[in-house]
Amino acid sequence: MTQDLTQDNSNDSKLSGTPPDPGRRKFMNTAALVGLSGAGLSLGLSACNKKSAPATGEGVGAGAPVAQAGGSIDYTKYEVPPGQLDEYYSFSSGGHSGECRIYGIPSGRELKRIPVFNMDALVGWGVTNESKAIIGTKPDGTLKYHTGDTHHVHQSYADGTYDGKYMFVNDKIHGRLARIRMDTMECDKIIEIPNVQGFHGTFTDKRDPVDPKINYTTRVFCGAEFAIPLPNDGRDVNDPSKYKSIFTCVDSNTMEPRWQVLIDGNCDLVASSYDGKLAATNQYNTEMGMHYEDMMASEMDACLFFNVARIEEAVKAGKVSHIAGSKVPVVDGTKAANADPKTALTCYVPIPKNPHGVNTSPDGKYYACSGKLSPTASVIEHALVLKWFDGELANPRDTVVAEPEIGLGPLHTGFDNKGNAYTTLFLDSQIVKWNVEAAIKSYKGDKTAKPVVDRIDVHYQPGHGFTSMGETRESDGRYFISDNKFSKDRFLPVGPLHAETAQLIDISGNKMLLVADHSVYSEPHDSIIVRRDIIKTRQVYNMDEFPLAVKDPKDSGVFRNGKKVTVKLTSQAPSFSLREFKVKKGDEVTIILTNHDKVEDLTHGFAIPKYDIQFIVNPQETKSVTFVADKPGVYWCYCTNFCHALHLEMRSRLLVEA
Ligand code: K7E
Ligand code: CUA
Ligand code: CA
Repeated sequence: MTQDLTQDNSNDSKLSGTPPDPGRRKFMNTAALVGLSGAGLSLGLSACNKKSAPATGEGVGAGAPVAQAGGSIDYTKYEVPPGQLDEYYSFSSGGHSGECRIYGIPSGRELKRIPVFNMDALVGWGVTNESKAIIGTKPDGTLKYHTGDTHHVHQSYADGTYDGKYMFVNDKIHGRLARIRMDTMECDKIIEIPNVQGFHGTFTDKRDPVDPKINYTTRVFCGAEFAIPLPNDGRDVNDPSKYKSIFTCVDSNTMEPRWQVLIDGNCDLVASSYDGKLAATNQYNTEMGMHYEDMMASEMDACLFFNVARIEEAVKAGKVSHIAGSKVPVVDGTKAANADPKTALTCYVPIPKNPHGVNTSPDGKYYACSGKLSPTASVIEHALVLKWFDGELANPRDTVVAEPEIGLGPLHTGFDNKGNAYTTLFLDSQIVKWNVEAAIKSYKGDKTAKPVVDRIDVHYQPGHGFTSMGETRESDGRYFISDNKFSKDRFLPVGPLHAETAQLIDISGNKMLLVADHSVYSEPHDSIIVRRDIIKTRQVYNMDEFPLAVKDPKDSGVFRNGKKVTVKLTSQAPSFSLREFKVKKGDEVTIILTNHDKVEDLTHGFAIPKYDIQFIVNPQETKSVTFVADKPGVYWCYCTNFCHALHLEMRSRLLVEA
């Protein structure tokens, strides 16, 4: 590599908006070095075999000053004045917070947090009976899991672009997939995928591989990163040769797994094709190492392609097995079972080294798969993978049409609408812009072709990067967001856990321009940037959607059935329909609350002191909670969501008689 990791660069003070801090570039490079030695990556980094492709234009090239037009950027262009609305939504995962978030772009305003796999005191997610049923409970009614780790959010498609219906997000910890309705922006379904661990990459399909009428999402692909013994019941814990990984297809409507594929190696990220024919996952541990040193043993890993139509034919034909009593049919996608391309369900394309990230270009022609420990991105041509499956291409590696050297620690790639790719460089703390067709020409031997177009420093160590509408046919080349893993000195210090930086980069011109730093709470991984006209939300629920709704305040009251007591009440600012309600010590009490307010934004809350209960009801919504009244006394239930001048007076008394 041309990059000198120890090089100081004192030109950073030219960066507009950056305090004159000559040490900043050094700071970044020190961090990169620490990252290298700390993670033992220096052992694993691939050597650079090819001549580095020089970047065009002044000031570009790894370690060089970033040619941001210092001082000339009109930052007001990217501001959203009071009362004005953003042009885009950004939907983001929340990492080990277990939630999802919604931001406005370009302002970076945080608009909403959507609880998914976490508990959320504000809305009562994990408190109400309805949310517990979605999250999943043990036989005793308590939550099965309290933790989650969301990494990737992807929405449902129609005609190659978002249809505004659903968003899907994974839980890496417990192997769960969640669905979020885009009209209410609330989670409506969570499933646990059988026989997987480390469910990491996920992607919706964009159309059916066979039926042209189904030009919308019906499947969600899910990759498992961690190999486990199958079945994982304790019998083979000491025999890593028995560990396997599984790729799963879930029906986006029923949210039931349709089929699974047993594979060699592991899954990491997942991508889907625009014609519905292929799903892809990058594999960094083809070695099937149990320790991280072993996972870097090989110079090549792979990008694995799944032939969706053939897999579904095999499932139909009953060429399946079942694992550990699971009903989900499993087909064999291992290399040995798929030696003949003409019948193969899977195609393993060799990629250097420990790749991370696979992304489909908006024209549907290419996949970019980054090397991570190799300074390259590999470009795989979709049509050539199909050709391999037709038996017309001898070697899976022949599907690779470019492999530009782009920088150190390449991870995720976003695309614009002009044939350019933008890849995050974790170790270089940069975004590199490279041209796909130039990379292809260069790979073919054209010495005049210069794949790398531009570079820009980001602060610091980017993970995912993504472009506005970039994962659709409507990619518009306006914005790129770099979700960085470290913010260090970019924001006011707030103790040991720093905010993270989401940096907004204008990609509409030839040069990338850093136009805003947004602080984000740990830890967004992946996001999508969606045009606002695609999203249509509701402001008020329909009372009929809730089977338990208390439709008339006159239906309020305390209804006893042995030791089970149901309390029905309604809310309408500024009062609850019951001023007090009486139960006996030891009763199992279910409170059903329907909000009768119809006014947009008029939400009420309901909290019971000492019983650890708090939840909200949005306009026309019904929620319920169940608890055992084990503490005699008086408990003032009160509205927690400020709703009215008499919000403080909005109370009711729970009387628990000894
Ligand atoms: Cu690179 Cu989970 Cu998409 Cu994080 S993964 S960055
Ligand atoms: Cu109702 Cu506050
Ligand atoms: Ca490897």
